[in-house]
Amino acid sequence: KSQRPAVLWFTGLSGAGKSSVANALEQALFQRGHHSYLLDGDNVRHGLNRDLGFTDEDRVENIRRIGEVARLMADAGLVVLSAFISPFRADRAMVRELMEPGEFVEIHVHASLETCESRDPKGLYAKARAGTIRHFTGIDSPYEAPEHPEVVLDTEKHSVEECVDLLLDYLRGRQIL
Ligand code: GGZ
Repeated sequence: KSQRPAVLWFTGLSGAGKSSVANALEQALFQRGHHSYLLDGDNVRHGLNRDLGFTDEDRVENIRRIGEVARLMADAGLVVLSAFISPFRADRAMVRELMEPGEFVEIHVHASLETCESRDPKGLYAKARAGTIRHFTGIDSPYEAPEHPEVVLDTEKHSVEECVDLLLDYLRGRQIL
């Protein structure tokens, strides 16, 4: 199935739904015969970036390396999905600059901190509040929301399936799919 290379850059708080939406979109793309690859904590932070933690410095390097890998994969013609908090605007702008014009799609996966904290699927917010985990995004480390993302997904209002449909429509509209 024909496609244009693209980098779908999901950004948002822990618990906002980045991984859920990105995984479901990847499945939908596969079912439609598109070639995509999902970069996420499971395949990057445990491998290429296993030397990095969560200080500001390490997050900057985390995103820089992921951006370079996404660049290579886009060069190979893939639709790349990236699902990391990527909390800093400057780093997301730097990754955008690595790509061809129109290739980078910034997707803000949004839910309020209150909502993310109440979901707390791994109990990490509770640990951050207790001070057991330090530098936790939204608690004692900043999250800089995108100012002009290509897409905003409000996961308080929309299901994962609705978000996937919205993205598929968007990607068709942009003639990526
Ligand atoms: C934020 C942390 C932290 C701290 C561990 N702050 O919800 P999760 O568990 O599965 O996803 C979070 C993930 C964030 O890693 P990223 O590579 O996406 O972050 S960044 O883009 O900022 O480099 C969370 C877990 O790792 N986690 N400690 N202190 N999230």
